[in-house]
Amino acid sequence: MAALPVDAISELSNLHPKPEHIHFQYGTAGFRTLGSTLDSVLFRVGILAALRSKKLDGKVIGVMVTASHNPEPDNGVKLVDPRGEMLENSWEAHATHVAAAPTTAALIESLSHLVKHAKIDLSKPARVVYARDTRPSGASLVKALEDGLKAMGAETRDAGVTTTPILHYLVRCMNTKGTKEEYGDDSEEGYMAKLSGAFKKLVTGKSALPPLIIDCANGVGALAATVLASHLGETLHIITLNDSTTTPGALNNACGADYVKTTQRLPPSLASYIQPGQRACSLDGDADRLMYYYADERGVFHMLDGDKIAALVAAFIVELVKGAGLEGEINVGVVQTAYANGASTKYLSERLPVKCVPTGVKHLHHAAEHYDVGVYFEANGHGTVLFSPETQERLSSHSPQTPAQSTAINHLLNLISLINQTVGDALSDMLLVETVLAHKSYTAVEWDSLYADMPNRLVKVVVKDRNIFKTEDAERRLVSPVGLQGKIDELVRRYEGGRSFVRPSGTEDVVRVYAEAVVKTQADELAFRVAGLVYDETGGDPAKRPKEFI
Ligand code: 16G
Ligand code: MG
Repeated sequence: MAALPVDAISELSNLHPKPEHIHFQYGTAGFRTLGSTLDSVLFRVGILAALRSKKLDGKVIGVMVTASHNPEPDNGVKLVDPRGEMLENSWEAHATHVAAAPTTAALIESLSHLVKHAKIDLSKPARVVYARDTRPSGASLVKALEDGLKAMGAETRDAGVTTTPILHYLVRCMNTKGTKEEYGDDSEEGYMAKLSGAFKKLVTGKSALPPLIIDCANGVGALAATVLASHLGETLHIITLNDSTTTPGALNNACGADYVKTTQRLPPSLASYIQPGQRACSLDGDADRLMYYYADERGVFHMLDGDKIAALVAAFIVELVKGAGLEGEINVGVVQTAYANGASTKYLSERLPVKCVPTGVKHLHHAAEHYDVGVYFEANGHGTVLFSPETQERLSSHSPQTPAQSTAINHLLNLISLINQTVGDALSDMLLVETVLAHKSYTAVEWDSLYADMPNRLVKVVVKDRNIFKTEDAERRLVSPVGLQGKIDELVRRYEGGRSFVRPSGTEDVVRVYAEAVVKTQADELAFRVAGLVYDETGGDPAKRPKEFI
């Protein structure tokens, strides 16, 4: 049995020492923190990726270097499993353990333990594909990653500067090449051709929509959106804004999907371009989240978030399934989190099954796999649609009884090509939305009127130790600290249409409070009152108690 290449690892590990006093943790979004501190982490992730590949018999593993919607000095890295999905849960702990080893000797020990514990056959090949976003720290972090891969003798492919969803796509393509599950050509060109080809077929015969503005967050999405626009040509007129990928500090600054969602505002840079009623959308820094919006005649901003996208898309797919004569045979379901607007949950539940799961893509993705067609979206704009292998098979082999059924089936088959099923993908989701708008002849205003959002408020509370907050029922209820949920319930009862929940953030050292009520001022008040309860309960300094916590 082959052994760990201890000499090569040691030699290269000494070039990438772990900084003292930093605790790295593989969280919901991989490792993510200040880019300047991540060198040792990247080196070790290279080794981990190779080991994960060996563990899976040489299947290609992906590594993406990005910090998504975070500001430019941050960076991060995450591993992608062979079907293009998130890293398996149990390996998150392995990754944290390996990243924590204080010295080269401790690293070797941690790796040896992993090899033994996970029963990794080191004689298997290791194959890894990696990419990065446009952050300035990306290039040197990739060098550290390459050292880790080199130490393990992995076979590698550098996918360069590209979006997170394209990297996920490449992983799936490379692993399915030549099989009956072949996902597409394993190149960025293949991705563009697949998406744009499917889109063109889907909108054939429909009237062209007015131009769409894309806010690219000054990130890697700008590069991909530009290529996509040239593939789409006349079919969709795209105007790309915020595409300054080399201007220092511009990335995600007062633009991008997260800015729009959290501030509930138009990026100021779009103000002079957008016409009343014109739809626009924002990507985040690695182009896996999407927010649509428009400003009305009075200049009032209206957000079309992940919930609105889910409502639009799920209703459309249900209609196509009916049109295909497959109602009752193919079940469409939706997956959301507690952050989904109550009005969206109501709208969707009246039409199809809806499941609520804890925050984080991996939870949504896995729950969506239980449906024949699973539509999942987080309110923040991350989501996709999964078609089970049986459903894909059934659609390809179904014999339609009428021309109308045949058309509906073709649309569904083209949607399967249009949608990036590996992970949420802003550009693919954008084409999906545009497809539905073209089919329904909806303007942004009409889409928005599917349901009216409940007013809501999200508040952060800085606490001494967020780990004491434990939740149940898909994060909708607190079990710890004991007694706090009862107090929240009592408050919520006093507000018409009130709903509120508290959960520890998985990405920041804070506790998040969400509240909804029929009237906006009441939603704000409820959120601040619950935040006050959380603050007091956890022994926050009364002198520093934020004054809005009523
Ligand atoms: C990460 C998650 C996202 C989630 C967010 C919640 C992935 C790839 N991303 O960005 O799904 O909504 O964290 O952040 O899983 P929070 O725990 O800080 O509220
Ligand atoms: Mg992102």
